Amino acid sequence: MSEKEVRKMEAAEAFAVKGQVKSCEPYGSGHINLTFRLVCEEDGQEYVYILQQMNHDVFRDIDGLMKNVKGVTSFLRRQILENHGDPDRETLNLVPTKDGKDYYQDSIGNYWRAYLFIDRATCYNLVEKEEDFYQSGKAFGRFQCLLADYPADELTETIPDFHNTAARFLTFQKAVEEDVMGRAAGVQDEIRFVREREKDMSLAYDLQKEGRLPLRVSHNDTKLNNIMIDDATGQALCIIDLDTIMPGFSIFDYGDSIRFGANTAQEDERDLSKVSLSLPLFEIYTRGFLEGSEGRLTETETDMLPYGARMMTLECGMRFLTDYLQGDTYFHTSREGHNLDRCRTQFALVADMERKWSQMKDIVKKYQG
Ligand code: ADP
Ligand code: GN1
Ligand code: MG
Repeated sequence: MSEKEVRKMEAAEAFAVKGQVKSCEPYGSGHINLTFRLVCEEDGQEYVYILQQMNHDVFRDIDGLMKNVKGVTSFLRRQILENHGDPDRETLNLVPTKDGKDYYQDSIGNYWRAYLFIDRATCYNLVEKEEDFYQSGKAFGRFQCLLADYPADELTETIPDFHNTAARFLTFQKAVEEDVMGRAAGVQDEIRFVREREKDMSLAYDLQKEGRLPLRVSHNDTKLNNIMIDDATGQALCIIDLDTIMPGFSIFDYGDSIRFGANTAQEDERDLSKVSLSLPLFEIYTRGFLEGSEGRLTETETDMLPYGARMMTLECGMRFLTDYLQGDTYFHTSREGHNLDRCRTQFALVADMERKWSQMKDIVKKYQG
C-alpha cells in the first residue's frame, strides 16, 4: 500500500462509523479537497460515508473552519427539524471521531473529516433539466435567508479576501511579473483580457464601504455541483461544501451559480464555440433565487445581480489563469493546461455576458418585483 493509502485507511478507522471498512474510493469532482466514498459493513448491511482530506494549504485554520461547519450544520439541522424535514439528508452531518472530535489529524499532519453520505441525490456538472437549476436558485436564495439569522461574529473567515476581486487582481499581476513557469508569453491575450477589465473590480467593496451594499453571511462557492438534487423529487435537497461560509455578498452567491450553471458548456470545455450564457437558464435561476430570498435583498443588491455574475466569472477565470502561471498549485488538475482551458471558458463566458448585458439587466428587472 502506498503512503497515501495507508493514511487514508488510518483516517477511515479514526471515525465512529458503523461496522468494518469495506472500501474507500475517490469520489466527486471537487477542485479543492480530496473526497472518498467510504463503505462500511455490519451484519450484511452497508453504511456509506463521505471521507474528506481537507486542503490545508488552502484552508490555513482548519479548527476555525470546522467550527463554522459544525455551527452552521447544527443551526440548519434545528431549522429542518422545525419544518418537519429530514435532517440526515437536507444538511450535511458530521460523523465524529471515535474520541468524539469533529475532525482527525493523521500521523503525518493531514486533516480529515467524515459526513453521512447523502444517497439517492446527485451533484451535476451541467444543467440537465432546467427545473433543477430553478430549484438550485431557490435553494441558494433561501439558504441566504436562513443564514441571515446566523451569528456572523462567530464565523471564522476561512479564506480572507475570498471574493475581493481587486485583491485577486494584485495577486494575478504579481504572478504575471514573477512568471515562475515561463508561461506568461504564451497567454498574452488572456492577460490583456483581464487587464482591460480592471476598472470595476472593486465596485462591490466600494459600495459596501459607502453603506450601499450589505455584507451578509453567504456560501461563497455556489456552483451547481455544490448542491445535491434529490433523484426522486427533482428538488434541491442539500447544500454542501460549506468551507467558505463567511461574510460576503449575495450578488456573488448568485453570480457564482450563474457562472457555472448558465454556461452552455462545462467549466473545462476545450471547444470554446460551445461556451455561451444561456439566457433561458439565466432567467430561470434569477426567478428561483429571487423567490428563495423572499424579498430580503435590497434594491441595490438586485440591481447588481448581473454584475455579480460577470464579476464571479471574470474573477474565477483570473484565478485559473493565476494558478496556471504559478504552476497549478491551487486547483486540482487532471491534464496538461487544465487551468488554462478553464480560464478560457470563463473569459469566453464573460465576453458573451458583455454582449448580452442589456438582456441580462431586463431579465433581472422582470423579477425584481
Ligand atoms: P470540494 O471542496 O473539493 O469541492 P466538496 O465538499 O464539494 O469538495 O465534495 C466533492 C464532491 O463530493 C461533491 O461535489 C459531491 O459530489 C460529493 N459529496 C460531498 N459531500 C457529500 C455527501 N455528504 N454525500 C454525498 N456526496 C457528497
Ligand atoms: C473551487 O471546492 P470547489 O471545487 O467546490 C473553489 C471555488 C471556485 C471553483 C471553480 C475554496 O470550488 O472558489 O469557484 O473551484 N473553491 C475554493 O470551479 O477556492
Ligand atoms: Mg465542491
